Amino acid sequence: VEASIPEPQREAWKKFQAKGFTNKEEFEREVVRHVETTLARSMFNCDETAAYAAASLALRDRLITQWNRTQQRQTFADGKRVYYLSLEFLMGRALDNAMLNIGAKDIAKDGLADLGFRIEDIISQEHDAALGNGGLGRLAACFLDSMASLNIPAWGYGLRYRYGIFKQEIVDGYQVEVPDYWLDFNPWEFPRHDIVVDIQFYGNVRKYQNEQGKNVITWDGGEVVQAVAYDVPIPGYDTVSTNNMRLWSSKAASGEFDFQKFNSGDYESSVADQQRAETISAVLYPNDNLDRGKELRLKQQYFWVAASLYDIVRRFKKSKRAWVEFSDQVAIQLNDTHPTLAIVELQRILIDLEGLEWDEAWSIVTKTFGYTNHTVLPEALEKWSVPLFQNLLPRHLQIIYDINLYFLQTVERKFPKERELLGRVSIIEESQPKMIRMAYLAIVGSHKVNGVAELHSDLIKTTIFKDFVRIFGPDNFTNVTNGITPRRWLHQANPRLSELIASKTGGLDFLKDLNILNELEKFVDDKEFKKEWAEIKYANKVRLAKHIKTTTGVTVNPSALFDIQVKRIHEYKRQQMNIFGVIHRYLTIKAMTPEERKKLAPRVSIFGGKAAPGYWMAKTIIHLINQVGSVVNNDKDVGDLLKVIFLEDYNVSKAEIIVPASDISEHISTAGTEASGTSNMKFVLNGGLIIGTCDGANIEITREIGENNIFLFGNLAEDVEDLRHAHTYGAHNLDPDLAKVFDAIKANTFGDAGSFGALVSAIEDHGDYYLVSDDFHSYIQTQALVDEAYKDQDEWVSKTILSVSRMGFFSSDRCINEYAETIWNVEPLVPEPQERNG
Ligand code: GFP
Ligand code: GFP
Repeated sequence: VEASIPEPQREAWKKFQAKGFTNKEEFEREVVRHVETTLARSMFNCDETAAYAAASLALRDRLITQWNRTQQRQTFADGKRVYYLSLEFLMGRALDNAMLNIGAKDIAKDGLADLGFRIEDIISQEHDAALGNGGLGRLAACFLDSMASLNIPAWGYGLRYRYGIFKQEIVDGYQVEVPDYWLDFNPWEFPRHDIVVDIQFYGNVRKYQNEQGKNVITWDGGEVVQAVAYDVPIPGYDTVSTNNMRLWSSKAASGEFDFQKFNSGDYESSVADQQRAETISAVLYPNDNLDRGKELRLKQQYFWVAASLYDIVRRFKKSKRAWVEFSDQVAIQLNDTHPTLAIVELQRILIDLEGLEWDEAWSIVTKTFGYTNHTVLPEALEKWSVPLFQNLLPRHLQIIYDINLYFLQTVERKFPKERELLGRVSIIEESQPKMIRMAYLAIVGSHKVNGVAELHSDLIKTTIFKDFVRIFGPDNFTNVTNGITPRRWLHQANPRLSELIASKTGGLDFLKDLNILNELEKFVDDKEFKKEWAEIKYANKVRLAKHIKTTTGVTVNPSALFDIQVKRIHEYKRQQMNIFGVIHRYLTIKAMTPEERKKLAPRVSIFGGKAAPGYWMAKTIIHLINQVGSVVNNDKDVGDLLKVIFLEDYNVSKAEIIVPASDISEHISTAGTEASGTSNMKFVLNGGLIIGTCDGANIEITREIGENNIFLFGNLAEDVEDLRHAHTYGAHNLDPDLAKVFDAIKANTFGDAGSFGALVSAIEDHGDYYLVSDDFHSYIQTQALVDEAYKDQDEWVSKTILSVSRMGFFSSDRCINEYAETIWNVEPLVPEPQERNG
């Protein structure tokens, strides 16, 4: 049905087009209107939650106006769009970000003050949108911010989980998981009840010849579930471009409600189908870097991918172009292997539904997709069992077999003498049961594969994917080092630092061109500037100290060295090494003379992060940290010299308080295991130094900021394999300092040693896979260098200024520009000046 308003009536529409507020009075009017009409409250019952709701709705109205125009502009321009498919978007809070990006924060601040509210209190009412586990999901969120800010026509496609990552509570030192129901009130999403896609599961495939004698393949029967679109506007910084994040929610297909059963009194089972359908988008899987192969997870993946592709194909077909032009109009990026089924689904649409020949279709598919790999950890590489897959997606399995057959034929032609190669690169693993290797499928179906930092991109080419480099040639593999958005991670999280930088670099342009930070280098010896710089760091530490006090009850001294490690808890990230180091420090302090103690810089060791609910070892690490904390923090003899804090429920909005407060932060993964890391970039950008291994983006950070400004230690990636081999077949000598730490643990210094037995024996008896013992000495020595360096505050501040000034490279804008040029081949679509002026 034609939904467009006819030309003669459009004048009336134009006259009454929504604008949203443009000044303080209009903002206040909009807030009051939303309080009184949308929320049905008044000045007599408007609490902070209601004020948050109304302020957000006022902001949203403005965003939606921009969003509509942006989408119309993109539709008219009819150029190429990027679709970023990610099962995780770790967005955090939206209100502050929206105000800052559209330049309305001052208006909102003054307007809210007029109405009786402090803007900080209103901002803190918002519940984080925590639809992600960690780095991968937060990267997707930074990318959305950059794509909008760079005016790149781009959509994010994801799932609208009813429950995001669980909320973490610490009870008696143990992690307890509590569901995170975040949708009570979410003013940032628009339900699109008119955009509904039927998604099919199970069923049967039939092959037959139709009346014209053509082979036809159909997939029928099974179960149908509906995907409903929810749109979230993504405002760019200092531009009216507002992109879209479309999240799919599942519900039972209409008519599925079983009236037969209902009428016969079996109410419960009549709603069972409905519940089954809604389960698909109910919960985010809380595992990072671990594949568990659960059917519901595969259902989530297909549900989301099929709905997104339906939408993308529908949009393409509106332009009435020939199919060969598809990849000129559409670039799809696969964030990890989670959306790999999109490759199969597009091939299915083209051959089964649109009647294209296999080769023609396949060439369109491979030109459309790009695949980003985020890990080389074997336990994280996705595989699906063939029987499970066969049952859920029978037609897709056939297509995968065909993709594999044609692929292996080309390999055979190219390397006829290498029989073993075929088995190695086959998309189907000949195991019991057979497994589908999703990463291989992603590589075969994409025109570009990228890693997320230089070392990682080299490693995938020389280890897990090396056969594919020979087959497809090195040009199909590239690197795009990760980045972070300076809008949230500097301007929003650290407003005073941002202001100081602006005052020295001629305004806020550095938020759009982060290389402008270079100009700070000339202030490295400017006394006044350094004083202000140091004051800001101190104020940020005071802010965190307050947060620590209110959440844990522990008083920490803001003048102490704040040493922070916040990220998912995982053995490869080695929080265990950190806490062993803390124990070593504690034992050392206990043995010190009063004179020696005077020379030591007091330290606060701060940890935060969630453990996957089924990851016992990670949970044990959390327990140990809390036990050490309760001993150390109550040891009067040690006092301020050492405090150990575990911050509960680490998330994006807490990171915004934590990151600006670090003196040193820890990025200490076993070399070759952390693909990039992105919090390392955030900490340095906020004037903290880092202690780290030669891993992931630490290496490029070192190159940019200079070796003198980072504390590197530990074995190199190239030596890891030999060391592991030696552990298995040679003598494994425990580091003597670590042995002392273990003795203290075994002596029940931190409670029942039995609780920590697994942690200790992983190193003592089970091969020390993550090389904690091998790196411990160099870790401890390097921590001593940190202590020394911190004593010279003047020099320390200089190091942080130099570092910040050299961080321009790590903007996600640089990163998105690289994707746009080298993978997507897409151009920005800059709004006309008149649109910019409202
Ligand atoms: C349609 C319209 C656009 C409108 C968007 C918003 O686009 O003008 O802005 O919907 O949903 F054509 P497609 O989703 O069909 O591309
Ligand atoms: C993964 C990798 C990180 C990398 C991010 C983003 O993070 O090294 O920085 O992806 O590319 F492990 P997690 O999702 O595992 O935190």
